[in-house]
Formats: sequence, C-alpha cells, structure tokens
Amino acid sequence: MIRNHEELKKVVEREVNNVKITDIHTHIYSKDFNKLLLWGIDELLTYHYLIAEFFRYSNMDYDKFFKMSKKEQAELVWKTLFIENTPISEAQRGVLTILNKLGLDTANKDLEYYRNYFKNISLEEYIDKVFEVSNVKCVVMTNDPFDDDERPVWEKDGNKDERFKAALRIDALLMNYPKAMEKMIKMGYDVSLNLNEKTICEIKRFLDDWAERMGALYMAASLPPSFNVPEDSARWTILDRCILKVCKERNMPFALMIGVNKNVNYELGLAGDSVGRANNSALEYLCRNYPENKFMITYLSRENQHEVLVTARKFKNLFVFGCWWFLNNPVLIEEMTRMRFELLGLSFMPQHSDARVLDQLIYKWEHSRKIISKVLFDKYSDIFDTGFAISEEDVRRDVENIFGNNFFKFLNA
Ligand code: RAT
Ligand code: ZN
Repeated sequence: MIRNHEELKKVVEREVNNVKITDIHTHIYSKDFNKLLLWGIDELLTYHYLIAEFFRYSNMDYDKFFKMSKKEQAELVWKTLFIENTPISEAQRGVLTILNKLGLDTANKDLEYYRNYFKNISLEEYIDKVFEVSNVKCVVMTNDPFDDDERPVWEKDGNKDERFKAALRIDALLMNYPKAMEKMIKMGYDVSLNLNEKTICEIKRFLDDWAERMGALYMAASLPPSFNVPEDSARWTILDRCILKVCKERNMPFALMIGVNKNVNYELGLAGDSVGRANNSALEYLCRNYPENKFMITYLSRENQHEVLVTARKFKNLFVFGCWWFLNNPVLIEEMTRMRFELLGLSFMPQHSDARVLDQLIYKWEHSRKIISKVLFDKYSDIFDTGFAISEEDVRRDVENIFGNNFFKFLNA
C-alpha cells in the first residue's frame, strides 16, 4: 500500500508516464495512405492552428499566403512566430516540445537545422520513433469515404498497420446531403434527393459497406452548435433512419462532435472555423430515445462541459471523451479533467490528441499526461487523507482505464 503523499505522487506520475495510450481521435494516417500522412517540420509549422496564430501578427493577404509553397509558408511562420515573437501559445510551445523530445537543440533558431534532421530519417523509422517517444499504443484515424484522396486507398489495399484503427467519418451525409448523394451515386448506390424507402435502404447499405471495409470502431460527425433533434430536415431523417439503425445493428457507437461553426472566416481555410455553445437537450433526446444505441460525445464549447457531465450521469449509453481543438489548452484541460473526475469518477476518456501531423502525438500527449497526472494525484490525495488505502495496482488499473480500456469496454458493451 502507498504510505504517504510523496509516494503517491511518484506512483501516479510513473504510471501516467508509462501507460501505453490509445488515442481515440486523430487525423493521422498509416503509411498506406501515402501523401495523406503528414510529418516533419514544414508540416508542423503549417498546422492550421499555427496559421491562425501567424495572422494575429501578420498583415499579409490571406490569398498571398495560401499561394506560397508549403516550404515558403513554413519559413514565414517560423520567422514570425518563433523568431520575431516568443512562441508561448499552446500550439507554438508544442513544436518546441516535439523538437526537444526528438533530442534536437531548441536553442538553434535555424530552420535548416531541423529540416536536416527530417531529411535524414526514413518514414518507417520515424513512425516507430514517434510511437515510442509519445508512448502511444494505437491511434484511431478519421476516415472519410467522401474524400477523393482517401477512398481509393480503401478500395485497393486499405490499411495494413495495426497501430492505426479506423473511424467512419460521415460529415458530408449530415451537413451536405446533395453533395454526398452525388458521390454515392458515383460509388454505385441508388440514392436520390427524395429520402424514400429505396434511398434510405441504399444509404444504410453504403454505411454498412464502409464500416465493414474500414473495420471502423465507431461512426462520427462534427456538427454545428445549432444541431437539434428531432427536426424536419434531411439531416434528422438520415440520422434517425440510417445512421442510428446501422450503428445499432453493428453495436457501434456514434460519436458526436458538436460546436463547430464552419468557415466564419472562409479566407483562412481549415483555420477559419469557430466555436459556439450547443443545445445539450439534443444529446439527451438521443440518449433517452435510443437506449440501444451508444453515443460518444465531445463538445467544442467550454460552456457545454458541465451540463454534458450531468447528462452522462443519467445515461449509461453516453461516453464522454477528450478536450477538443480550442479546448486542448492546459488551463481548460485541467478544469475539465477536474470537473469530470468529480462528476464521473474514472468512467470517461480525458483526452484524445486530434493530431494532424504524426509528430504532434509527441507534444499533445506530453502536455496532457502532465496535467492529468496532477489532477489525478489531487483526487487520490483527498481520499487518501480519509484513511482509504490505495495500492500501486489500483493506480495502474485506473490509469490504464482512462487512457485506453474505458474506450474498449464501451465498444464491447
Ligand atoms: O482539431 C482540428 O484539427 C480540427 O480541424 C478538426 O479536424 C476537428 O478536430 C474535427 O475532427 O473536425
Ligand atoms: Zn478532429
């Protein structure tokens, strides 16, 4: 048994550092997806989080920036954020954490020094290295059958790297049915604008085929703050009659990622999305009326974080995960993790990385492990002070649950 606070702290830090993580939502790909797998310093510097931050300091026309080559964009971001200013934001700091963890000298301000490192390492070697340094066991990709670059990979050999799992992402079906329909027709599905019986059957067949082909662990969509159910819309019909039906038949969760206002500044491209508070009663409606379905939820707005935990206390078919996108900052991760432990105990998944560039697994997890470990230690301390006995095995079990097992238990429930 652990004897005092000092020992407790050491055990918690050790277990959190040692646990091999299951990262349940990312945008990285295995090598099978060729150019879709992004890695290296130029990709890191042109991450859309950093592009948004670059424009906080630069007066350059958006258009001019996006017409430059990736190499030139990276140089400009480096100069602006890392040389002319001090890189203290979370996404800026992240680049330095990665370089440092790779053993590079972050006192060196010469971008070529870092580029040389990446030139001299093979992709295979680098993938292994990133998994080793970040101590990640496996990641779940975001797999979109409507994406013209991604679909052919699945139609041919698909994914062969076991460390990468699939999630079927279907934003297009819910957010732009006419466009999704055109693509489904090209893929051989007999669908029409009229959501009649035939079309409903064909959309279900499409979802089932793709879930099967990918071996998807869950289906997912990112949705706006205005998301509401039930309503008189194509979105609701497709959700109710197709998505939730197929998910139920396959015993597969549907992951709702709610709170994105797309393109508030369309000139910024991927970096142009914003956030808004969502209506949590839509989620409660789904959990209550579809008790045989399983839902995963992550909200983008800080304002939704408390109420969703109350909802999770009411519905066992709801699984809370991650600190998403604009919430993936130390101040908010700490607040949310604390609140989640206090309301849900250990029955959720505190974090996912959302990594878009392979290397980001390193910083996202390095930063999050520290915060989660600190909050977990506080929570153990409080019960330890009542005289409750805690063993190293207890800590290990809990840590393994919140960094991986909880997810697999929910999948298999
Ligand atoms: O965090 C991000 O990189 C966003 O651009 C989105 O990809 C978001 O995470 C999503 O999954 O839609
Ligand atoms: Zn994402």
